[in-house]
Parts: sequence; structure tokens; C-alpha cells
Amino acid sequence: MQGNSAKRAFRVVLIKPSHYDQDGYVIQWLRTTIPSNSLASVYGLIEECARARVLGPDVDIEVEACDECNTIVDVAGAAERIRAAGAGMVGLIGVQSNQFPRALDLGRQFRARGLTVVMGGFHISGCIAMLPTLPADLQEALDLGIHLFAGEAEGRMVQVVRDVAAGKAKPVYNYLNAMPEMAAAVYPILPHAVVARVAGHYSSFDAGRGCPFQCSFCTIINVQGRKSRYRTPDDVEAIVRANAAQGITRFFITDDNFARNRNWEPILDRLIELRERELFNIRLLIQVDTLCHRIPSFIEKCARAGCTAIFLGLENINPESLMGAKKRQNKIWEYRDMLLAWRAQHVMTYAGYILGFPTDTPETIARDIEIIKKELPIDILEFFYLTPLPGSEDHKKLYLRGTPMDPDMNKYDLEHACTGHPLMSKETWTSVYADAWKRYYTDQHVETIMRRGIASGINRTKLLDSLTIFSGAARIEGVHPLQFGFFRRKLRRQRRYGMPVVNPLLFYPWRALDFLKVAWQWLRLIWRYRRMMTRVAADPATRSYCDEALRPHAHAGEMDHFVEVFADKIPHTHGAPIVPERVVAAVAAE
Ligand code: B12
Ligand code: SF4
Repeated sequence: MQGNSAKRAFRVVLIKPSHYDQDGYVIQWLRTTIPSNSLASVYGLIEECARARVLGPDVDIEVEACDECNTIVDVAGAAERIRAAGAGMVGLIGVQSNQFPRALDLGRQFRARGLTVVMGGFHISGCIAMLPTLPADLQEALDLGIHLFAGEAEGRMVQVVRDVAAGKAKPVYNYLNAMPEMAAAVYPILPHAVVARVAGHYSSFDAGRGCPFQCSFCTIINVQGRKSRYRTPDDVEAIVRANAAQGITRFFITDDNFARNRNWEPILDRLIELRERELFNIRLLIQVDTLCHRIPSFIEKCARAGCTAIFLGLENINPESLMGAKKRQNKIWEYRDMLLAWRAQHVMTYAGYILGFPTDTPETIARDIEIIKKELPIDILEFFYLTPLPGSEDHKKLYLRGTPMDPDMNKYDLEHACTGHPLMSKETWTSVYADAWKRYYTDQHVETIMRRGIASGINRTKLLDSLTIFSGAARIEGVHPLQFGFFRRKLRRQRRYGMPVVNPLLFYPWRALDFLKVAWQWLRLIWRYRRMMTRVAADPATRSYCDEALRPHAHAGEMDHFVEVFADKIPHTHGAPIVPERVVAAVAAE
């Protein structure tokens, strides 16, 4: 990293931990599909410490980074490199609640080798922000001698590195009460070799933090705050140029809601300039809310800046559920217009859908998914369990009331039922989740999505790949598509602490069979979808395809059928359409 003149070194090993599957093996792949922005952020901060020689002119700070989701962590090797450098630390990065048990196991192994370990991320920040006392798992980490970092590290990393180097690191660093400004803050960056482990060589940056809304299941507002903090167009340009110098021009902008970034327009204008004047081949993936279509020029500028896909927090179509979760900003009567506005710019839409709101039952969920298929032009729908994530208002309430919640943090990945539901048993809820994937990704509907996609000019290869991954990940690999990667790895010895390491004579035959079964299922799915896409694309009728979901509203007052279905649940306080009594009566009679 640095020149040879320095006499001493301080090595920082940054690891973004993964988490465990149901058999206790680390969820890990040869290649992942989404980069870790937390890792890029902390890497950028340590590199800055190295450049500024914060440990003195004679100390080289060396840094290495790995995302455990796509890289096998060699604990002994990393420990050896720190020892060879003469000093250093291990950073466990961006640890979410579901990754905390794995992070603890890694920390335990490094501590057993006598190394300094500092851990940060949403689990620590969320718990410290919302709970009256430290929960048992954070205490366990402290008992192991692991240092905890809560809050954001911009402007604070120098202190941590200096404290560790001096042997005076604090047990807990708590910066939750002071959010750093993002203008001119050190920006996220990763070396090419780390980014190359993400399929499509996507890197990431956050153009801003904070969200003004108040969803009760959300942790972000309690950790990063509700005030929009944002990078400047100059910073964003610098991020793009630094990555482009390494051949990377595809980015996931990780703002939870880029539409509420107060600097969205100058940032997009700068990206458009880079694309149109300097011919940077920028591709963007962004997250937005369901009101973004109301912001003049927002969607058009996103598309011109290179946005080819968006993640949307649709969450639910039942107004009762949305109100219950304080997601008042989701106005179901505007969903179709918003989705059509993105399609008009050939942008693919991924929408998150949460299962398990208090009034949900298997019947209402099945009904709602069928409505979405018929009436909303969403390309990819992904399902989550409503989960009381540590750091959210929901979690705090249950915790303070003493309501039972699953004590195993590994399950807080939005793929498990972690607490009780008023109308569904755990078994029912679990089968509803599995059924949701099956119900949405029927061959018939996948074909409809392909037709709609081609008719809207959406990139065919991207659509086909996404349909394959989102249809197969949960059903074939047993993991959510957001955790998916290519070629699953399962290491016999990397098993959850306390679980036995299986005898090789039993492990390898089991693993071989497991691999073949999964590979066969994938091959069949890929083959089927490819043939379907070829057939659909060759059909001359596809280009002019239209159905209820693609049809724009004929006039301003026209209401979707599903809005009529929920008419009696829509609060009449915030711009909701007035549904005539006769329509309410007709729907009730259906
Ligand atoms: C991008 C993103 C992803 C990406 C990439 C992950 C990543 N961490 O970059 C992907 C798509 C993979 C992802 C997946 C999931 N995610 Co996610 N994700 C995010 C998102 C939107 C941004 C993350 C980010 O870059 N933040 C900015 C960075 C800079 O903040 P940070 O991670 O807190 O890091 C700062 C500090 O914590 C500190 N710090 C962190 N580590 C360390 C270490 C040391 C040593 C020090 C000193 C400091 C330090 O310094 C950093 C810089 O200030 C966040 C929401 C958010 N606003 O953060 C959700 C979020 C982290 N995700 C969440 C969840 C639940 C998931 C999933 C489980 C669910 C799902 N199915 O989507 C999966 C898990 C998959 C997996 N195994 O990783 C939750 C976690 C809540 C919790 N209590 O655990 C969040 C908060 C969103 C939410 N719903 O509330 N996610
Ligand atoms: S809109 Fe998204 S980021 Fe904002 S509070 Fe709701 S869930 Fe959180």
C-alpha cells in the first residue's frame, strides 16, 4: 500500500461476516450478486487513515478487505499477517443482526489468537439506539474482549485506529448522538480484486443517509436518523472516477430512499454529464419510495443517468397493513401510475412485499398476490417476513412488553418467523412464505412478465437473469435472492460454534448429492425460462402486448379494481380517492 521508507506496519484486516444456513454452514458463494457498501465505506476510511499516516510518519497502515459471502475467511492466515506486520486489528464490518452470531464466532477465533477485534454495524447500533440495556449477545462480545462501535465512523476512525495501536481501545464507542455530515466525507471504495468477486462487477456508494418517513419495522431511521444528509455532486463524481479508473462503472446506490436525497438532482445531473459528455458507461441500481413519480423529472433523470433497475418498498397493498406499520406514504391508488412511469423509461422494477402484517391470513395473502399479478406491472416481486429487527420501533415495543421473540439472531434475516402472529401459527406463516414464491413465479406469470418486459423495452437478458434468480433462490437454494450468489460453498469445518464438525466420510457424499440436486434444479429452471423467453421474443404479438396492468388510466378519476377492493380501508385524510358507496357495496358483495 505504501512506500518502503517506513519502519513499522499496522495491518487492518476487514471482514464483512456472512451468516449461517439452517445446517449451521456459512452462507457463502464463489460470486455474489450485490456488493457490500459497509465494507467499501470502512475500507475507504482506513485507507484515508493510511494516506494521512495517522499513526505517525514511520508507520505504514496496511489494509485488506473481504466479504465473507464471496470469500473464505482464513482466520489463521489473517492472524499471521497481522503478527508479521508487528501490530494491527481485525474489523468485523457492517454486522447486521442475522450476522451477529457468525461475527461473534469469527471474533472468538481471533480473540483466541490474542488479536484486537473491533465490530460495528446495524445490530450494535440498532440495539444501543433503542434498548434500555445492552442485550445478552452484545455483552457476550464484550466479555470476549471484542470492542463495539455504534454509530457512523466518518470522522471517528482515526481515533479508533490510534486507540487500538496504543493498546487503549474502549470497550464501546458510541457516536449515535452525532451524525457526521456527508458533504466532503471520505467515500466508499474497494480495490478491484474485491469488487471482481461480485457478478457484473458492481460496486456501491451511498449518496446520502437518513429517511424522513417513520415505518415502524424500519431500523434505519433510528440509527441514521430522519434528516437527509447527502454527498455533493463533486464527491459522487470523485467516487465514479476513482472506480472508473479501476474499470468499474456499475453502482448500487444504497440510499434507502434516493428520491428523498435532497441532492438527488445535482447528483443525477453530474452523472448524466459524465455519461453523455465523457461517455462513462454508468449503470445504476437505486432504491426509491412509491411517491417518487410525483417528483418532477426524477424518473427521467434517473434513466438518463444510467438507472436500469430500481428497488421499491411496496411492502403491501392492503392500506390497513400500511397504516398499521406507519407506512402512510404508500398510496396504493398511485402504484400503477408510478410503475408505468418507470416502465416508460425502460427501467426494471423490483418490489419488496412483506408477509405477516397483523390482519394477514393465508387467504388474504393469496388474494393480494393474485391482484398484484393481474393489476400491477411489477417485474420482480420479493417476499419478506415482517420481522422485529433490533433497532426498529416494532422490536423495541415487543422487547419492552416482554413478548416472546426468537432468541437466535441468525434468524433475523427476514426469512424466518421470529415472533408470534395474531392470526397465523408459525407453521402456517412459514408455509405462506413458501407459497408466496410459488404463487408469484408460476410459469404462466413469468411468461406474462416477459411479454410485458419486451413490450416496455426492458433489457431482455437482465429480465431473464433476474426472473431466474428470484424464482429459484428461495425455492432451490433456500436463501433469499438478496443473499444469493453463484456456486454455493459449504466448508466442513466452517460450522456454527457449538455444532459438531461432521466426519468427512459422511460430509463429502452428502455434499456431493446436495450439490448435484441443486445443480439439476437450476439447469432445469434456466433451460425452461430460456426457451420461454425465446418463444415470447419471437412472437410478433409481444411487441404490442397490453393487459390490465400495462394499460394507463383512461382518465384522472379512474380507479384500479384492487383499490375498490380496499376502498373501505383507505383513510380519507390524505388525498385518497373517494369511492362511491355503490362500488363499496358491489365489492363487499363479491
Ligand atoms: C446495501 C444494503 C444491503 C446490501 C449490501 C449489504 C451491506 N451491508 O452493504 C444487501 C442487498 C446485500 C443487503 C442484504 C440484506 N440486508 Co441490508 N441493507 C443495506 C442498506 C440499505 C445499506 C447498507 C449500507 O451501506 N449502509 C451505510 C453504511 C456506511 O452503514 P453501516 O453498515 O452501518 O456502517 C457504518 C457504521 O455502522 C460503522 N461500522 C460498520 N462496521 C464497522 C466496523 C468497524 C470496525 C468500525 C470501527 C465501524 C463500523 O461505520 C460505517 C460507516 O459509517 C442498509 C440500510 C442502511 N441504511 O444502512 C440495509 C440493512 C443493513 N440491511 C438489513 C437487512 C435485514 C438485510 C437482509 C438480512 C434482508 C434482506 N433479505 O434484504 C439481507 C442480508 C444479506 C446478507 N447476508 O448480507 C437491515 C439490517 C437491520 C438489522 N438490525 O440487522 C438494514 C439496516 C435495513 C433494514 N431493513 O432495516 N443489504
Ligand atoms: S421508507 Fe424505507 S427507509 Fe424510510 S422509514 Fe420506511 S422503511 Fe425506513
